[in-house]
This record gives sequence, structure tokens and C-alpha cells, in this order.
Amino acid sequence: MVKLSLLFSDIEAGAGTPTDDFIEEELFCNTIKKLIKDSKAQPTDLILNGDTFDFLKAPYGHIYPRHVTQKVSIAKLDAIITAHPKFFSTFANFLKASKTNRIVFIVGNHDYDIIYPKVQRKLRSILTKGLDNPKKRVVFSGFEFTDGLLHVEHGSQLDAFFRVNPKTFVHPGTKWLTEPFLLLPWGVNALYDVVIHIKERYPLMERLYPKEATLSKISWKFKKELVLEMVLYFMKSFFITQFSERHDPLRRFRFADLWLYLKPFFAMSFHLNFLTEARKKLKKNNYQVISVGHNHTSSIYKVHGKTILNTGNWRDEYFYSSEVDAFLPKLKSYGYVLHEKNKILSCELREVGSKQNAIFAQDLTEEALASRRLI
Ligand SMILES: [Mn+2]
Repeated sequence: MVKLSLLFSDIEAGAGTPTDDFIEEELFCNTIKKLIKDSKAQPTDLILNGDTFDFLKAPYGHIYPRHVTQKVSIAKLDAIITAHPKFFSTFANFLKASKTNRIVFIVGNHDYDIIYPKVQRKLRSILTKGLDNPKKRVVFSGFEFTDGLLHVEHGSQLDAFFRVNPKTFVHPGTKWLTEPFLLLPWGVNALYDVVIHIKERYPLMERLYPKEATLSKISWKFKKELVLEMVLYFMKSFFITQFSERHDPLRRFRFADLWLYLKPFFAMSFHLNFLTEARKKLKKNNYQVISVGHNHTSSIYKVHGKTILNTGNWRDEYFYSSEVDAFLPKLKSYGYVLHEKNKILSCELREVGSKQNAIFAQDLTEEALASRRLI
């Protein structure tokens, strides 16, 4: 039996605040609408390979609690649903279109929250309204999903910065916080104590790539402030906070962790490096295709005769072109895999042009960095 797997990663649908980077909802929904036609020819899985939602940068009221309880996650999900009604109705339409269509959610590092049963229940109920067998139609597969020769995972579990232990990930609670909470990686502290405030002030900055090009376009003063603030934060966390807040497991920051974070500053290299691990995994296992996302870089290539498919991202992003001296909107992309149980029939990376305007280097003022680029 032939099956179609559609693979999407890093959509990052947020709460509609300045930190929400999912701008091209229209383009995304139109793409899914076209794919609904294809889904009618055979059973089809729409595999949402992590960071589908941006719980991480979605506020809870006006704050960003470091301890994410189920209640916090549900409130964030409600805000995301309110901000992106079309996104959710498009998924519901995909499920309605054929009885053999399924949606598979894989956990990424922006949506660890979908591990909570109440979050799963809520998502499932709004996506399967009026449909039979909701549990079969919307699948929560945890950190990875394997279907025959196709293996799918976000990539964050292969990345030292974001890896968590799935078995101990939901902390049972403590004396001072009696509800269970997520044992998030240490970097989330840095995000909520420092980075989120920069992101709120300059939403566009973090969407520009490569980071080296962005850094070269912003003033020295700003750059120095940014780097200094981060380095001081690492030091404070290592020498002070982890001891003064010893009761809090989220504050633990060992020497190996400190080095992990300081290394990119010394090397001035800010790329996520998890693909070596992906290659090792591919070699060790029987999969023919391994599909990842996470680093927002779409690509398809062969290793040892097998395929690595990186499905890129759908959040708003730009890449610097020296020929134009401008940051050009990146192409959106997704994976299109036709397969049988023991055979991959075809495996494609498909691209969709963004509708956003280019950002010329000369126009990249502090004011521009503070804009959200809504069209
Ligand atoms: Mn990610």
C-alpha cells in the first residue's frame, strides 16, 4: 500500500504578540489546501516535525514563567489558538478531507508543552470535531516517529543545547512548587532572563541569517552590550545563581554547560550542530530516510546511500545576499515522501516562495529591527 508523508518543521505559531514569528499563515494554509487534493489519492500523514507551536516565546499573561506547569501550557495554547484560527481550521479540514488522513505531532524545543496530556486532549478535540476515532486521527508520537523506512525527529534531541531526558522530563513537583513542571534545558533560563526582552524590543533581529551578517550590520555599541550581557549572565549563573537558588533544578549549570554556551562566543560561530549525530543515527539504523528540522536550513542529500531531508522552516526568516546587499526572504519548504512498507518510492524537498519584502542593508536601522514585518 502506497502512503504519502508530508513533513513540516519549525512553523512556530505563537500567541500573536511581537515575539510571534509565524507571519505567513496565509501562505502556509494555502499550501496545505493544495496538498489536501494529493491526500485523497492514498492514506496521508501530515507530520508536524517539532516547533509547530512557539510555546517557548508565547507569554503567559504578561510574563514568561520559567516553571512551565500544565496550567501555563494550556493558557499559552489558548492564546495560540486565538491568534491563529485559520491555521487550526486548515488542519481540521485536512483531517475532514479523507478518513485515512492523520496528523502526527512530534515534540520540538519550542513546543515541549505538547507532552502534557491536557494539551494533547485540547489539540485533538479542536482538530477532530465531529470525526470518528480522534485518537487514530491525531497522533502524539513524543520526540520521534518512525514509519517503515522513514524516521522523523525534530533534531533538538540530537543537539547538546536542547536535549532532554524524555523519562524524567516532567518533574513531579517540589515543596515550593507542588504541581508538576517541565524540566527544561538550562538555556531557557537565559531566554527568559535576558533574550526574550531583546526579542520583544527587536523582533526582526533574530530572524536574520547568517548571524555573522546580522552582527556586522548592527552598531558596535549595541553588539558589545548584547555580547557582554550574555557573557555576564553565564558567569552569574555559574558562580552565583546555581548556588543561591540551589532548590531549583532548572538553575543547575555545571562547568560543561558553561563551556557549551561560551564556546560559540570564542569561536564567533552560532550554528546549531546536530547533523553529525543525525548522520551517525542514520548509519546505525535501518531507516532509508531521516527527516529533521530545527536549524531552519532546508536541504536534501545522500549519506551512505541514504537520505537526510531537512524540511527547513515556516516562521518568518531572511538570508543575507551580498550581491544584492539585502536580506532576502527565505523560501519555505516541506518534505513530500511516497513510500510503501519496505520501499521509499520518492523523497522530495519542495519549496514555496515567500511573499515578504526584501530588507536592504541600508534600511536596517534600529527602528527596522524593532518592526514585525507584517504584510
Ligand atoms: Mn527547534
